Amino acid sequence: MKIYLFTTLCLLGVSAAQKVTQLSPCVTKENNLRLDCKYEAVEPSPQPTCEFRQDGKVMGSTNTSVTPEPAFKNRVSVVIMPDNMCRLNLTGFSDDKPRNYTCIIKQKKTAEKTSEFQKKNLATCSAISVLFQNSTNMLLIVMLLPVLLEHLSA
Ligand SMILES: *[C@@H]1O[C@H](CO)[C@@H](O)[C@H](O)[C@H]1NC(C)=O
Ligand SMILES: *[C@@H]1O[C@H](CO)[C@@H](O)[C@H](O)[C@H]1NC(C)=O
Ligand SMILES: *[C@@H]1O[C@H](CO)[C@@H](O)[C@H](O)[C@H]1NC(C)=O
Ligand SMILES: CC(=O)N[C@H]1CO[C@H](CO)[C@@H](O)[C@@H]1O
Repeated sequence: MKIYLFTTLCLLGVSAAQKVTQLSPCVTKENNLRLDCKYEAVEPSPQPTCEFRQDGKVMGSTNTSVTPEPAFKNRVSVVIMPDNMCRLNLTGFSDDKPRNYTCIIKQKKTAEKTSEFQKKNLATCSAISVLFQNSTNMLLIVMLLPVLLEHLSA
Protein backbone atom coordinates (compact mmCIF):
# COMPACT_ATOMS: atom_id res chain seq x y z
CA MET A 1 0.00 0.00 0.00
CA LYS A 2 2.84 2.36 0.78
CA ILE A 3 4.31 1.82 -2.64
CA TYR A 4 0.95 2.42 -4.23
CA LEU A 5 0.52 5.71 -2.40
CA PHE A 6 4.03 6.76 -3.18
CA THR A 7 3.47 6.09 -6.87
CA THR A 8 0.24 8.06 -6.81
CA LEU A 9 1.96 11.02 -5.21
CA CYS A 10 4.80 10.85 -7.70
CA LEU A 11 2.41 10.77 -10.61
CA LEU A 12 0.53 13.75 -9.23
CA GLY A 13 3.84 15.51 -8.72
CA VAL A 14 5.16 15.14 -12.22
CA SER A 15 1.85 15.57 -13.99
CA ALA A 16 2.24 19.36 -14.05
CA ALA A 17 5.10 21.82 -14.16
CA GLN A 18 5.72 23.99 -11.15
CA LYS A 19 3.40 26.94 -11.33
CA VAL A 20 1.45 29.52 -9.41
CA THR A 21 -2.20 28.78 -10.02
CA GLN A 22 -4.07 31.42 -8.12
CA LEU A 23 -3.65 34.80 -6.44
CA SER A 24 -6.59 35.68 -4.23
CA PRO A 25 -6.68 39.07 -2.52
CA CYS A 26 -9.11 40.20 0.13
CA VAL A 27 -9.28 42.85 2.84
CA THR A 28 -9.61 41.79 6.47
CA LYS A 29 -11.84 43.43 9.03
CA GLU A 30 -8.73 45.07 10.48
CA ASN A 31 -8.08 46.72 7.12
CA ASN A 32 -5.15 44.46 6.27
CA LEU A 33 -4.51 43.12 2.81
CA ARG A 34 -4.47 39.35 2.65
CA LEU A 35 -3.10 37.83 -0.50
CA ASP A 36 -3.17 34.08 -0.90
CA CYS A 37 -0.91 32.50 -3.45
CA LYS A 38 -1.64 28.91 -4.46
CA TYR A 39 0.99 26.95 -6.28
CA GLU A 40 1.55 23.39 -7.38
CA ALA A 41 4.10 20.79 -8.36
CA VAL A 42 6.92 21.78 -6.08
CA GLU A 43 9.14 19.02 -4.71
CA PRO A 44 8.62 17.88 -1.12
CA SER A 45 11.89 19.47 -0.03
CA PRO A 46 13.53 21.84 0.46
CA GLN A 47 10.62 24.07 1.31
CA PRO A 48 10.15 26.61 -1.47
CA THR A 49 10.66 30.29 -0.77
CA CYS A 50 7.83 32.65 -1.42
CA GLU A 51 8.08 36.34 -2.24
CA PHE A 52 5.52 39.06 -2.94
CA ARG A 53 6.05 42.22 -4.94
CA GLN A 54 3.99 45.31 -5.62
CA ASP A 55 4.79 46.89 -8.97
CA GLY A 56 8.09 45.03 -8.90
CA LYS A 57 9.06 46.21 -5.42
CA VAL A 58 9.70 43.56 -2.80
CA MET A 59 6.98 43.57 -0.14
CA GLY A 60 8.19 40.57 1.78
CA SER A 61 9.71 37.13 1.43
CA THR A 62 10.13 33.95 3.40
CA ASN A 63 13.81 34.23 2.49
CA THR A 64 15.26 36.34 5.30
CA SER A 65 18.16 37.41 3.06
CA VAL A 66 15.73 39.35 0.89
CA THR A 67 15.16 42.90 2.14
CA PRO A 68 11.72 44.40 1.62
CA GLU A 69 11.27 47.97 0.38
CA PRO A 70 11.35 50.42 3.31
CA ALA A 71 7.67 51.26 2.77
CA PHE A 72 6.71 47.68 3.59
CA LYS A 73 9.13 47.04 6.41
CA ASN A 74 7.39 45.89 9.61
CA ARG A 75 4.03 45.91 7.85
CA VAL A 76 4.26 42.64 6.04
CA SER A 77 4.33 39.00 6.99
CA VAL A 78 4.74 36.17 4.53
CA VAL A 79 4.08 32.62 5.65
CA ILE A 80 3.91 29.30 3.88
CA MET A 81 0.73 27.50 4.85
CA PRO A 82 -0.19 23.85 4.48
CA ASP A 83 -1.56 22.70 1.15
CA ASN A 84 0.83 24.60 -1.14
CA MET A 85 -0.28 28.05 -0.23
CA CYS A 86 1.64 31.14 0.72
CA ARG A 87 -0.04 34.06 2.45
CA LEU A 88 0.87 37.72 2.56
CA ASN A 89 -0.46 39.91 5.35
CA LEU A 90 -0.02 43.66 4.89
CA THR A 91 -1.19 45.92 7.69
CA GLY A 92 -2.55 49.41 7.11
CA PHE A 93 -3.65 48.77 3.56
CA SER A 94 -4.82 52.23 2.49
CA ASP A 95 -3.36 52.54 -0.97
CA ASP A 96 -6.20 52.82 -3.44
CA LYS A 97 -4.45 52.83 -6.79
CA PRO A 98 -4.47 49.82 -9.08
CA ARG A 99 -1.19 47.98 -8.68
CA ASN A 100 0.41 44.85 -9.99
CA TYR A 101 0.95 42.25 -7.31
CA THR A 102 3.25 39.34 -7.99
CA CYS A 103 3.76 36.10 -6.11
CA ILE A 104 7.04 34.34 -6.79
CA ILE A 105 7.63 30.74 -5.73
CA LYS A 106 11.24 29.62 -5.91
CA GLN A 107 12.55 26.14 -5.51
CA LYS A 108 14.90 24.73 -8.10
CA LYS A 109 12.72 26.48 -10.59
CA THR A 110 10.89 29.75 -10.28
CA ALA A 111 7.22 30.27 -10.95
CA GLU A 112 5.27 33.47 -10.63
CA LYS A 113 1.92 35.06 -11.22
CA THR A 114 0.91 38.70 -11.37
CA SER A 115 -2.49 40.17 -10.84
CA GLU A 116 -3.62 43.78 -10.94
CA PHE A 117 -6.16 45.02 -8.43
CA GLN A 118 -7.06 47.90 -6.19
CA LYS A 119 -8.51 48.04 -2.75
CA LYS A 120 -11.99 49.26 -3.54
CA ASN A 121 -12.68 46.24 -5.74
CA LEU A 122 -11.67 43.67 -3.17
CA ALA A 123 -13.99 41.54 -1.11
CA THR A 124 -13.82 41.28 2.64
CA CYS A 125 -12.02 38.15 3.78
CA SER A 126 -14.16 35.40 5.23
CA ALA A 127 -12.89 32.41 7.13
CA ILE A 128 -14.79 29.89 5.07
CA SER A 129 -13.53 30.93 1.66
CA VAL A 130 -10.02 29.99 2.72
CA LEU A 131 -10.99 26.38 3.32
CA PHE A 132 -12.77 26.00 0.03
CA GLN A 133 -10.68 28.35 -1.98
CA ASN A 134 -9.94 25.85 -4.58
CA SER A 135 -12.46 23.14 -5.06
CA THR A 136 -10.02 21.21 -7.23
CA ASN A 137 -8.19 20.18 -4.09
CA MET A 138 -11.41 19.18 -2.39
CA LEU A 139 -12.35 17.16 -5.42
CA LEU A 140 -9.01 15.39 -5.42
CA ILE A 141 -9.41 14.46 -1.76
CA VAL A 142 -12.94 13.23 -2.30
CA MET A 143 -11.81 11.16 -5.28
CA LEU A 144 -8.81 9.70 -3.50
CA LEU A 145 -10.62 8.90 -0.29
CA PRO A 146 -12.34 5.69 -1.43
CA VAL A 147 -9.05 4.48 -2.88
CA LEU A 148 -7.28 5.12 0.39
CA LEU A 149 -9.99 3.49 2.46
CA GLU A 150 -10.05 0.46 0.23
CA HIS A 151 -6.34 -0.05 0.61
CA LEU A 152 -6.40 0.56 4.33
CA SER A 153 -9.03 -2.10 4.90
CA ALA A 154 -7.50 -4.61 2.51
C1 LIG B 1 17.71 33.94 -0.47
O1 LIG B 1 18.08 35.15 -1.08
C2 LIG B 1 19.46 35.25 -1.31
C3 LIG B 1 19.72 36.69 -1.80
O2 LIG B 1 18.88 37.03 -2.89
C4 LIG B 1 19.88 34.19 -2.32
O3 LIG B 1 21.26 34.29 -2.57
C5 LIG B 1 19.54 32.83 -1.74
O4 LIG B 1 19.82 31.83 -2.70
C6 LIG B 1 18.07 32.77 -1.37
N1 LIG B 1 17.81 31.50 -0.66
C7 LIG B 1 16.86 30.67 -1.05
C8 LIG B 1 16.69 29.46 -0.22
O5 LIG B 1 16.16 30.89 -2.04
C1 LIG C 1 -1.69 40.34 10.12
O1 LIG C 1 -0.84 41.19 10.88
C2 LIG C 1 -1.50 41.81 11.99
C3 LIG C 1 -0.50 42.75 12.64
O2 LIG C 1 0.72 42.11 12.83
C4 LIG C 1 -2.00 40.74 12.95
O3 LIG C 1 -2.70 41.35 14.01
C5 LIG C 1 -2.94 39.80 12.20
O4 LIG C 1 -3.33 38.76 13.07
C6 LIG C 1 -2.25 39.23 10.98
N1 LIG C 1 -3.20 38.43 10.25
C7 LIG C 1 -2.91 37.24 9.77
C8 LIG C 1 -3.98 36.56 9.01
O5 LIG C 1 -1.81 36.71 9.92
C1 LIG D 1 0.58 45.94 -14.68
O1 LIG D 1 1.32 45.21 -15.66
C2 LIG D 1 0.78 45.29 -16.96
C3 LIG D 1 1.61 44.37 -17.87
O2 LIG D 1 2.97 44.56 -17.67
C4 LIG D 1 0.83 46.76 -17.43
O3 LIG D 1 0.26 46.86 -18.71
C5 LIG D 1 0.02 47.59 -16.44
O4 LIG D 1 0.12 48.96 -16.80
C6 LIG D 1 0.55 47.41 -15.03
N1 LIG D 1 -0.33 48.11 -14.10
C7 LIG D 1 0.12 48.98 -13.18
C8 LIG D 1 -0.91 49.56 -12.27
O5 LIG D 1 1.32 49.24 -13.07
C1 LIG E 1 -13.17 27.22 -7.27
C2 LIG E 1 -11.88 27.59 -7.92
O1 LIG E 1 -11.36 28.67 -7.71
N1 LIG E 1 -11.33 26.66 -8.71
C3 LIG E 1 -10.06 26.89 -9.41
C4 LIG E 1 -8.96 26.01 -8.83
O2 LIG E 1 -7.78 26.13 -9.57
C5 LIG E 1 -7.91 25.73 -10.92
C6 LIG E 1 -6.54 25.80 -11.57
O3 LIG E 1 -5.62 25.19 -10.74
C7 LIG E 1 -8.93 26.62 -11.61
O4 LIG E 1 -9.08 26.22 -12.96
C8 LIG E 1 -10.23 26.55 -10.89
O5 LIG E 1 -11.14 27.49 -11.47
